[in-house]
Amino acid sequence: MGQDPAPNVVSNDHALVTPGVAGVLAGLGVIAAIGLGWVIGRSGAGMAPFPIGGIPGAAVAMHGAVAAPAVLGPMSISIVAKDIMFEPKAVTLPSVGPVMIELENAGKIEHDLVIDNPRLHIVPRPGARASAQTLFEKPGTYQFYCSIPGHKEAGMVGTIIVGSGAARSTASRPQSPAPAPTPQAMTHASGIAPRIAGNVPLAPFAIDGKTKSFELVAKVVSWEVVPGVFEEAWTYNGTMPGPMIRVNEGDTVRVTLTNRLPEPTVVHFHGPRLDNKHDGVPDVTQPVILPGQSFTYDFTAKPSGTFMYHSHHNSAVQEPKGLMGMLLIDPAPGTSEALRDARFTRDYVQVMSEFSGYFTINGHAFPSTDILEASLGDRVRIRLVNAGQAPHPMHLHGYHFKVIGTDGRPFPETAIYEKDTISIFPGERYDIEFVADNPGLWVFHCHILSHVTNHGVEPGGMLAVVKVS
Ligand SMILES: [Cu+2]
Repeated sequence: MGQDPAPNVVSNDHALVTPGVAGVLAGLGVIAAIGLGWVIGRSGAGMAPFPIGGIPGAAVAMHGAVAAPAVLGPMSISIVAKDIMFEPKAVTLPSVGPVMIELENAGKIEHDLVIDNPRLHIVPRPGARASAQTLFEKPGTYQFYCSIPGHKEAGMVGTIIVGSGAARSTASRPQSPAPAPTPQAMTHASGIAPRIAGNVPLAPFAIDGKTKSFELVAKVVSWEVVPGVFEEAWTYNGTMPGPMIRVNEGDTVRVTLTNRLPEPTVVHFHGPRLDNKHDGVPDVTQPVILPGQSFTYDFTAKPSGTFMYHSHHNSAVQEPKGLMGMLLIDPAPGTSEALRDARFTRDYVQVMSEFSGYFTINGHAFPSTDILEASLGDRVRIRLVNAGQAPHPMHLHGYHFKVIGTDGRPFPETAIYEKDTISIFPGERYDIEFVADNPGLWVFHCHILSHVTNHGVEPGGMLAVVKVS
């Protein structure tokens, strides 16, 4: 069997609160005040506290005046997912406000519960429960569904009817951007390790002489882009970027892609020399791979260098959702590139892309971006890759770096040049190097400054820290 090292990111039993909700709740100082009778957050905000009647698990009856603000103790809902339905299929809430939704997966297969707006995603394992809180700010009818491919179509949908305007559909409401989840106190230097990393080297599932066989599975997961913020990602093997395929120049590379997406796909290996039939272009070199089907690509790995792979079907949608990854071909022993590569004591890959309104490096926005560590004297290579749709001028503080190659090809010695900012366009790669001779914490970031924000809040986005110690 093939490699599938990173299962769904959020298959835990703990609550997952989506970014918007977390931000709103944190910002409003919401306190789960049910049973206390008073809402402390309201009085803390300079408003007169008012009583709410409610017990855990019961609907909150707002009373008193005027469109009560929608932010007091949470109501709660319990929903059971079975094979293949939700029970109950319809839930009515008396008013707008925060709601704790618990999903029990009583089935034997994967289910989740998704609401698009306000965004909510709950993923209990089979036999387990999970819950998350959301905020219904307006009366209306909200649809929930299971996002496992095929389940919604099979009838795993339901509705939550909120407040008086229950007949109004929410589907046509404009999507408002999620509030910034990043704490204002975050500094430019303090990163937070992401729970799951992309670019993890993929072990071949079979090696036969110089033939290395890999398995990619295209599938939908919930991906933590910054701490606590989960967004739907379309991935290879559950990570964004997908796993790193790393081979030696001259190897025969065999990659089987299995499609577990809700729509067709193909994969294109971007940069290396390929036989035309395995170029991965639908209806030009191959038919699309339908959901549930597989296709095997093979090619001889050449030349050496920094390459990538990505979806080439419905690619304006599929690639930004996460269907991209790295292909590194190490140079054959004895070549000048092999001698050059042997000098590097650190070798990093930074894949820029835009995902779900975030500007990401290796699938994460700051503070979840990588910390690039180096010891004094290290010779550091950074392979810059633009798998996104916008140009990114990447600027390194504290250093000039040498630009030693691009798009998988090395520059001749006489063409190497020095920069502190290099612009990289979609599809391009640049290999840069520097000797870590200036200690400290140096930021490395896109200089289009809206790209170092998370929904407008700085610092965020395409900002990594180079730590030289
Ligand atoms: Cu940028």
